[in-house]
Amino acid sequence: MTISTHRLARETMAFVLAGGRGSRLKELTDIRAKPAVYFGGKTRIIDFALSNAVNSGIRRIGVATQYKAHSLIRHLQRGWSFFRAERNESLDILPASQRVNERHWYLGTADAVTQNIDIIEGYAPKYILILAGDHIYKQDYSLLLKQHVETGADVTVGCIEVPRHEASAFGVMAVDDSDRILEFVEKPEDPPHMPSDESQSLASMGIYVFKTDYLIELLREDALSEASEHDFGKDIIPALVAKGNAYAHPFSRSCVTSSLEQKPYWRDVGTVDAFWQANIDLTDFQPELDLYDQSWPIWTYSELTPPAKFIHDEKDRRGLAVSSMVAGGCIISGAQLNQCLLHTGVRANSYSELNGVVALPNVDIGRGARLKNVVIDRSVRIPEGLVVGEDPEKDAARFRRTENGVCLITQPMIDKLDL
Ligand code: ADQ
Ligand code: ADP
Repeated sequence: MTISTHRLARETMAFVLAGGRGSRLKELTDIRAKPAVYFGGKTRIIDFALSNAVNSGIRRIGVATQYKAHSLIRHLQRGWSFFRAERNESLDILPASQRVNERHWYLGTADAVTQNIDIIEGYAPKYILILAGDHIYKQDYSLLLKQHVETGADVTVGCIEVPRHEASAFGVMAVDDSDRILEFVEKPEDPPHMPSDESQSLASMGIYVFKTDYLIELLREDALSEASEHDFGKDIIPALVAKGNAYAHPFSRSCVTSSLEQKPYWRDVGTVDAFWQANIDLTDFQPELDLYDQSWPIWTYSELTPPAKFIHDEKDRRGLAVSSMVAGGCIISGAQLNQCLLHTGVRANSYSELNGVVALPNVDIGRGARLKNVVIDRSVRIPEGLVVGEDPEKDAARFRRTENGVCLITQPMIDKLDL
């Protein structure tokens, strides 16, 4: 008998964990959770996991929110409200709301699911796909579900090879030839390496598939354990690996690329450097992440705006952008842009020069500003003549300057400037 991936997807509920802060993004997550952070010109980080679910054929989704959830919830309400109960579709926003008892919010990631068991049972999906709402990638989850059913695993964990020196940030595993997980360590100081390559480790993507009944049984047991932190990576997955029936699913088997030459693309844009780089990479001649592939669209809420406009200013200075992405509603007036990514509604005024600028929506760049390698938070007003990216010490004193020399600029930082 062949297994229909279409059917599996329709029997699955995706449970998206979107409650974490993402503190390494610094001030970018002061007012919003990481999944709500804008990425790529039109979308937010969570749109990737949600779009993957929908494009894979999954029509039941729950999103667990906790930290600074307002921006995220508003985005979901505006952009993700097309699910129809009469077609057996649903998208539930599940804020930590002390539903199980009044003592605590969501403790760990597993507890975020435990506290919603009654909602999951109400929909009675056969499978649960746990996703993190904070990675940028395109993946066909139906292939992951198929592997899970074919192997009869207790859990199937999505995994990807990462450089070993970065692996301490992840759950790291060792697998045998049949992809059975032999060992799993959460955020190890000294990560095990791949048998074939000492410089690489096999990391968990924080993606897990379970049969629903089995997961609920595990979660009820875990809820009673005083020693547990009620977290998938720390508690649930290591315990299942010890039982011997946990399998890994390599990302390369189900990643979605638009050509055979394209490499699998997965990024945890969890630091200001990684966030800046992944956005700027999109301006490359042939970026590794293809946002133009209409067969795997990334859905989002998008404001209605007029097209981006490029104009000569009153002194006939040309407004132009080279190797850049400029969203709707932007006006580039006598400003010159190179390798920039501007979200909706950004204004760049005369004599400004922008290089490697990632600007979130509605940023206003004053006349004559010279900015190099910066991330500018939403609605920031860059004062006339501000120069960033030429004097590291001065930049570090005024803005959030990273190891790689990228500056994050927020409005409170601008308000403190002595101009
Ligand atoms: P971490 O990246 O440290 O490790 P974690 O902080 O557990 O991830 O967050 C995972 C997801 O859950 C994020 O999307 C976050 O927003 C959300 N989240 C965190 N706490 C939550 C809570 N209390 N309620 C609801 N949502 C919450 C995990 C795994 C590793 C794996 C990496 C891959 O533990 O094994 O390698 O993800 O990034
Ligand atoms: P959006 O408003 O489109 O959701 P953001 O992701 O920039 O865009 O989110 C801004 C978030 O900050 C909103 O949730 C808003 O309610 C919140 N916010 C705005 N002003 C303040 C403030 N002074 N203090 C705390 N939160 C704020």
